[in-house]
Amino acid sequence: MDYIKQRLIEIGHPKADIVRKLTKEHGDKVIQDVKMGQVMTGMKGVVSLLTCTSKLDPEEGIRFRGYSIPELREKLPKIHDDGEPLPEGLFFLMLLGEMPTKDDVNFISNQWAQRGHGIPPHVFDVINALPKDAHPMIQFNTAILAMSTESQFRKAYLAGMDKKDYWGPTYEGVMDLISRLPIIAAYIYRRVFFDGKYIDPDPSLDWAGNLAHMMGYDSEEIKRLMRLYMVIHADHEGGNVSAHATHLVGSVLSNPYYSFSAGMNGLAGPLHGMANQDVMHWINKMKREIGAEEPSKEQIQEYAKKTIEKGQVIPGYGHAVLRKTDPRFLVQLDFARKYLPNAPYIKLVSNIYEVVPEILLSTGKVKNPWPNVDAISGALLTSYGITEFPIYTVLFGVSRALGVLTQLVWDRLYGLPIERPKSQNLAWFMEKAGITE
Ligand code: HAX
Repeated sequence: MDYIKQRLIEIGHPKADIVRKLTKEHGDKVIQDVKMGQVMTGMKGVVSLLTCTSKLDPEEGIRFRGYSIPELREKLPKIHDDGEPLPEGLFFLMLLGEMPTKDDVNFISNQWAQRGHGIPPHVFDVINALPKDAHPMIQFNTAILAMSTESQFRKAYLAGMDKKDYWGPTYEGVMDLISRLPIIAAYIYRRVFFDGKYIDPDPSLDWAGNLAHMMGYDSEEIKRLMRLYMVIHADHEGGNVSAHATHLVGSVLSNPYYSFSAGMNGLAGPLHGMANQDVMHWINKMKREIGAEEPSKEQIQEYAKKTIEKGQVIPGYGHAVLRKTDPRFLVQLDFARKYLPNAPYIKLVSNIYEVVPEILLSTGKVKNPWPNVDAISGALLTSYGITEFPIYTVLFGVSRALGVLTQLVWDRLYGLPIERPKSQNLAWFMEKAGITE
């Protein structure tokens, strides 16, 4: 058993004892009242999940195991001192709750490089059977399900595995899956947009650097961007749709592939990860309709108002939890100002940032008028020549695997049971409210 699994046992089993104690000895403790409005608006603020990998504060934004994004940029191991943190390190931090050393990061990097070779040929056959114009998220998710043939979980389960050991094959599946996602993502990218001219992984590169390389981008700056991108999109607590869906499906002991696939189906919605490409569609449609390459702030204002009048959302703005500008937006803006100070799309995104929040506020209903992570990520990728918007959500998905799959390992370490909230019909809620039709 490698030292990471050993550490997971040392840390995980005492924590599982605490979870059991909370259930058995404190199970009757009331922790929160739930309001009618919370149920009707998607359970906002209802504490109903146990997640330790990251925590989202409405005002401050995300912290991964207690570390903010600026702190991660400073403290996580990097390849170059002035570069961006390695996602391998964030994975280690989320998994074990400890800041990794360079050796830890190298260990994970090597594990992923080795395990990445294990994609069975049928997975590529399955992708190739899909039309090239099938959305990359369809191809990505189909490939994830096709890789499920490799899962060890079901075999171990049928062989008669002790409940306490569920986390073991889950961890193996998680490590395999994460190692293979960049290869799958790059394969889809090259298949759809570069006539199937594929690029082999470079064993000397890190996980994110290799993704950029296999997509066809070898400049150090793009690799830096990819490392940053993979870090900031990795996790956002447990209640977001991709994390919650992964957790929910995993709660019936579906293997990591089925569980992650469920999360990715959620990420493919326009109110979640698909927003990163919708932002670019919105910007380009605005440019076309206005007939200007660089619309003025006034023109952006008018276009944003029209979008809202038509009953549509402005993609990249708003959030179900955040009530301030997303730090993931700010760190990307910081990166763009450092490396791409004159990029037209970055200027445009900055101008949108200056005018859109006021318009959203003026509706009187939008709870958070500020930009989220998706408001700028596409502009950054586009400015580096990665102009094929449909791949953006796939890239988000590769990163999101780090968080939601770490959560899945912990779900099994904690011994969490099947998730099964209660639903009621409309008459029940009307009675509670004291109203009739
Ligand atoms: N543009 C226009 N209207 C918006 C809006 C936006 N960006 N954000 C919220 N609203 C509207 C809602 O549609 C809702 O309108 P109705 O009452 O008429 O239904 C009202 O404001 C209240 O919504 P809210 O409580 O502020 O927001 P929700 O928690 O319901 O939804 C969303 C949060 C992120 C889904 C929402 O802000 C939105 O649709 N934003 C645009 C899409 C987007 O950027 N999604 C990505 C979010 C980040 C993420 O998960 N990335 O993966």
